[in-house]
Amino acid sequence: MPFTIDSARSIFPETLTADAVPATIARFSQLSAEDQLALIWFAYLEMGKTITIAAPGAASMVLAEPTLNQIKQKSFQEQTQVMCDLANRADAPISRTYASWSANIKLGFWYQLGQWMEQGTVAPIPEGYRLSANASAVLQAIRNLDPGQQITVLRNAVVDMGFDPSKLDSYKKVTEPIVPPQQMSQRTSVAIQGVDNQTVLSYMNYMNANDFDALIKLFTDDGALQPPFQRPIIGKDAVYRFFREECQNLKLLPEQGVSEPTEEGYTQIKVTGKVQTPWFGAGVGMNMAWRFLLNPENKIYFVAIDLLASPKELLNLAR
Ligand code: 45D
Repeated sequence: MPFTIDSARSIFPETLTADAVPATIARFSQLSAEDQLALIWFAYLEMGKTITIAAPGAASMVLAEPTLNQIKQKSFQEQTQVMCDLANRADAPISRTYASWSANIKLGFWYQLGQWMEQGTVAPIPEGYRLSANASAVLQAIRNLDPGQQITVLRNAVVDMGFDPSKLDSYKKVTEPIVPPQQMSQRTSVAIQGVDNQTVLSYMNYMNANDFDALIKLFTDDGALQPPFQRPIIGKDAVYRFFREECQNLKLLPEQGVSEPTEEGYTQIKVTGKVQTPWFGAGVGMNMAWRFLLNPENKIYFVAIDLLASPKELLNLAR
């Protein structure tokens, strides 16, 4: 075999990803818990003026509800402690529960807390709270990002909170219920300028239809998928689990691409375009690239999904 997962990761090396996102997260995680909470609060208020977050589905809120009710019953001081524990990744009961949740449940939990903080039923950020100089600089760095990068920073900040799941002996991951795949009559199909590969087109169409059973069949048994700023998820079973846990109701809007044969019958294909998350809908279009490596049977051996550095990168199809 001409490729390993590791060597596949560097196809289309000219692709410029949004390095500002992990750089900002790294600076953010150095701040005190109080500064982190206040900073996200300010960022969230500012972003809320231009983009709106959609309320999470009732079904996923049910899973966070017992914990949210527990928090609601606490004093302001205890509520602040819970939030600081989450930011500090402290070993505390709610931080442990939080660690077992999928990304969307974590986001839904904070969405609800944010609403309650706004209403004053959960401890707000103290009026007149002054960010440290470092925190102010990080907030400024977030302001300078494009909206797709801003929401990615927020998401990563939320996902990183809570007790470290790798330190839990055993736990059952709590994830949203699976939505049924879209009916055939409801489905749409994408067109990609410069790419007519059926596997790539089907990848986009199945993902848009939440048809993960059909989608996973496009992969080789040892295939891998690399989400933005993450290590590859390797093997059909793990990729399938990831689809069901993290990929419901995404909207992939690929625009253009290039396809070229590479070693021993393999094909490499780069596609660029937009992706919308159900949290922000059409309000935020993230500039993305997909870098596919297909085997001679036209199955996906590797695909990397990248958040791009700038809209200009949408036109960069160099290999
Ligand atoms: O701490 O092809 C308060 C894959 C203050 C799959 C707060 C994909 C205190 C394959 C404001 C209350 C998935 C990889 C906090 C494609 C405090 C594939 C609350 C890509 C935290 C295309 C903050 C998908 C709140 C992509 C409520 C790229 C924050 C998906 C909420 C990207 C933030 C999705 C939210 C993104 C962020 C979603 C809702 C970036 C959501 C971001």
